[in-house]
Amino acid sequence: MDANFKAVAESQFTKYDINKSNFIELGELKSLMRDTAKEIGIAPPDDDEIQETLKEFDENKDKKISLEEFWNLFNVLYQMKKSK
Ligand SMILES: [Ca+2]
Repeated sequence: MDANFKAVAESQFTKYDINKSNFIELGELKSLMRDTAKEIGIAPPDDDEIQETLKEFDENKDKKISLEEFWNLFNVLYQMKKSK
């Protein structure tokens, strides 16, 4: 993983962890995904898609995204942004 990617991912994680719980919860994931969609210029994800994304990346099934789980999620978003 390159250092720049790591730094950007960490800063995004901190930015969207609005309540400073050290996890990205559903509501926070919603903000992150909607902002990303806007940035890329695609239709914003609906609530079902956001729930699905949470399920997909929530490896330990605690219904929130830890920083370790966030790497994979952010990588997907990062690739989407890069391909735009
Ligand atoms: Ca989790």
